[in-house]
Amino acid sequence: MAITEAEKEQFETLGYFVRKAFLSPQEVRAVADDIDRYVEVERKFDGTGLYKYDALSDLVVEPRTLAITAALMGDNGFVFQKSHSALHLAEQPPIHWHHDYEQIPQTNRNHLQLHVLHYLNGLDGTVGDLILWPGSHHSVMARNALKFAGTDDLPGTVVIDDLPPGSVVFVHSALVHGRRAKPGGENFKRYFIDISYMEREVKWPSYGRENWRDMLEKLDEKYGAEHPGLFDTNAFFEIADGIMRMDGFSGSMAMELPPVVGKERPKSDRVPIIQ
Ligand SMILES: O=C(O)CCC(=O)C(=O)O
Ligand SMILES: [Fe+2]
Repeated sequence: MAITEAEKEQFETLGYFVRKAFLSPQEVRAVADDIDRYVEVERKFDGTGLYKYDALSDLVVEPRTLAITAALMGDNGFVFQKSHSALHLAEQPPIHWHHDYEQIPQTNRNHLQLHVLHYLNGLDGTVGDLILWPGSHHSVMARNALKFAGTDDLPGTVVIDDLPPGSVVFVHSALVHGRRAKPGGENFKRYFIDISYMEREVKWPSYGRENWRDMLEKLDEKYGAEHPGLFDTNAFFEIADGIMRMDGFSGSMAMELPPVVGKERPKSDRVPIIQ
C-alpha cells in the first residue's frame, strides 16, 4: 500500500498528512539546483516552462508521489494541473488564510483535488511557517473567504514549522491554509514547490496562464509514453471562459442555468438541504 490506513483516515478527516524526509538528499540537491537556475534566468517563473528543468519536472512523475496520489484519488484516476516553485528568503511576506481548490463558482467538494507541497530544505521556524486549518476541506467557501483573519490562529490551527529536508505535505486542495511570516532565516533558503493533481470525471478549470495547454503538451511529449493521460488537456476547460461566464452576475446564479427538464421539483420545505 502506498499509504497507511492512518494516513488515509487523517487525510479524510483532517485534510492532510506529512511525509518527513520523503526525498533523498540527492533528489533534494538536484531539484534545488534547478530552482536556483530558474531563479537566475526566469524571475517570473510560473511553472509553464517546467519541462525545461529536468529534476523539477521529474517530481511531477515521481513514482511514490504518483502511487500516493492514486491511492487517494480512487477509481477515477487523475490528471496533473500545474506546478509552481519558489525560493523564499528572510522577510518573505505572509500569505493569508486561503484554499486552492479550483472550481467556478465554488459549490461542492465532490471530487478530489490534491496539492503536494515540497519543502526541499524542510522548515525550521524562520521565514515562514505552514499553517493549516484541519477539517476545513469539508466546507465550501470562496478561496479568500477567510482573508480577513490574516494568518491569526483559528480554533484548532496546526502550525508546521519543523520539518527535515525533503519533506512533503499532502494536502486536500480545499483545506484552508496559509504561510505565517516568521523573523530570522537570513541563512535559510526556503524552497517551496506545489504540484496539483485532479480527480478525473469532472472538467476542472485550467491553470490560469494563456499557455497552459502548451505546457501540458510539452510535459506529455516528455513523460506521456510512460504516463498516458496524466497531461490530458481535455480534462480542463479554459479558466478565463469560466471567469467570463461569472462576470457581472449578482444574486442567485441558479436561475441563470439552463432550465431543468425531467426532474421532480423538491418540496419547498425540504430545499435547504440542497443549498
Ligand atoms: O509557502 C507555503 O508554505 C504555502 C504557500 C501557499 O499556500 C501558496 O502558494 O498557495
Ligand atoms: Fe496555497
